[in-house]
Amino acid sequence: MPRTIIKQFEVEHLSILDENGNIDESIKPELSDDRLKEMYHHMLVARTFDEKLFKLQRSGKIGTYAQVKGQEACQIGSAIALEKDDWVVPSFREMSAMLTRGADKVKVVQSWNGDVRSYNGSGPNLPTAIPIASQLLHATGIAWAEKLKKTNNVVLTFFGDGATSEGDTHEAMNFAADFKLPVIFFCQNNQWAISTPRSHQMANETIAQRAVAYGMKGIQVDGNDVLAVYKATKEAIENARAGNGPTLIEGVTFRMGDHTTSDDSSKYRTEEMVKEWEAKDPLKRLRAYLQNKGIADDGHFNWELDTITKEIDEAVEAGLAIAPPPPENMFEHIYEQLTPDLQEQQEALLAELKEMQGGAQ
Ligand SMILES: Cc1ncc(C[n+]2csc(CCOP(=O)(O)OP(=O)(O)O)c2C)c(N)n1
Ligand SMILES: [Mg+2]
Repeated sequence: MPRTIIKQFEVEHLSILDENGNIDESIKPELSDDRLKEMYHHMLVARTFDEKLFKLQRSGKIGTYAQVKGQEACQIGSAIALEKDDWVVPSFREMSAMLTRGADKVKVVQSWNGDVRSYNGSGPNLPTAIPIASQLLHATGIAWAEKLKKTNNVVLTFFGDGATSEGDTHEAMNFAADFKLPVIFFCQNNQWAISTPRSHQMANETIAQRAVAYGMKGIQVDGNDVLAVYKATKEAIENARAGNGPTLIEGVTFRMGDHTTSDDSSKYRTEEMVKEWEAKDPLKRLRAYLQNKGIADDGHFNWELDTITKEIDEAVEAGLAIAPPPPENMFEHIYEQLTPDLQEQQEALLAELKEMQGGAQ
């Protein structure tokens, strides 16, 4: 038997808005001027809030913080393409997406202070998932439920380049493709999993190409180009709603900050690398486009920044004023019914707290 080629594949890369704010008119998505301004608004909220939260951590006012800086286009371009009843299943770096979906800024501050009460347990936005890639299984499960219930809703889940090495990612993608579930797997390839570079995370050149192996659609987009992200996500959503199953989107971007405030990235990457990506800043290029087209001017941008800064300052003040939760709160939202060993630990803690209170009297 001669050897024959039975499968060949191509990986599409989508880029619309370049680093100078110029656009490829032939492929630009349908978006009104107001919608474009809305996108920039969300990006500016994310950038401003991110800086504020970083400073709050540095001054000891909040716990660990994971910066979003550089990834705003990935998160906003995708989240804004969803409808109200669609689900977002995030990891831990998705503050921009959640704010775009209407998250309360006060609760964002509360949540970075480790207060579980910041999540109200309802609505189609799941809470932060710290165990890497666990949320992909939740997304596939929710999409299966939506399919069984015959709704028109889709699920969008975010994960990182590092998460692609987890078994959970494989299980979630294989199941979703096989059952043709309405999920969008959005990988924010920010080039790093803490100190592990993407080049050492996998031997394949793109993450998007893995879609071929699962039998689903896959596309790589310029993750710092909010228009390309929006267009690819919109197409994936339409495809999912039409019953054609999941899409894997790889947004190529860069984590501009440290992994979290507990990390020091100068130990494993050079300043030149970061500088190179500064030139590709997602906010700068959308702002340049809006200015080039006469859609918004400096006056508008300055007004936006002032209004947003004021709103964030107020939210921070309110968030920091919330008293910390009682220690026994740590046992809530783990299981519907605590396991015997956790129950034992809870009782021991309650007894200790009672003793402490007794001692204080
Ligand atoms: C199952 C699991 N293993 C390890 C960790 C520790 N950890 C936290 S973040 C991270 C790297 C994640 O990288 P990536 O998926 O690229 O996301 P990014 O931080 O770049 O957004 C690791 C290994 C964890 N939280 N969960
Ligand atoms: Mg990463």
